[in-house]
Amino acid sequence: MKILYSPASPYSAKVRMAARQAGLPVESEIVKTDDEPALLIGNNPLGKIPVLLRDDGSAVFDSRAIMQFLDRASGGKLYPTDAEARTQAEVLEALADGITDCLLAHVYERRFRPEEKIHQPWLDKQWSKVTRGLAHLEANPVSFENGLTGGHVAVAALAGYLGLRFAGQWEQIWPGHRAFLSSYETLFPAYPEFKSQ
Ligand SMILES: N[C@@H](CCC(=O)N[C@@H](CS)C(=O)NCC(=O)O)C(=O)O
Repeated sequence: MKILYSPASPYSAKVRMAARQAGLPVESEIVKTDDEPALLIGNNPLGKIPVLLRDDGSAVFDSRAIMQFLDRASGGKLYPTDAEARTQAEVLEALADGITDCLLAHVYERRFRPEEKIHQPWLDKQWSKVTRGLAHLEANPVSFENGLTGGHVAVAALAGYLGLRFAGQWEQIWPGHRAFLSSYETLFPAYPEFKSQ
């Protein structure tokens, strides 16, 4: 299997870490989404990464579907079997991905619009979701009691992207990120190799 990704992409970091955590042999290939290469568009009409190419050539996207696929393929190494614990892991992932969505919207507004068309109220709205989400993580510290789940992996991917693109703007809203990352790296020592860069 192969994952199409880019080194900066937080959702790609999430699924690549998850594949490693699940113990599945998965190769990775860098694609540039802006160039819309045939390999990407032919496998995901949305032109987004990550995309997982299975051994039979068929594609799985988006990152949430890939996580669930990797979990099934590994016999349940990414999400708890207990129903309530699984729901909590999936909600944590949804929160981390949702904050990441807002960060991406923020970055794309500034990257793809001409300067005079950048809409500050839109940036502010996205940022307010980010700060509320991070404040929620601060008020509800993530527990590692039941081992590493896809939820933890998504939060680690979010933290990596915050560090890459928003350095100095978020750390005080979620000071608990240090304790989170320290626990995460204990369970997943390869984090520096996989986080957005
Ligand atoms: N919901 C999707 C989001 C994927 C996404 O937005 N990926 C970004 C890179 S991090 C991308 O491909 N951007 C290029 C584009 O939107 O054209 C997922 O979870 O995989």
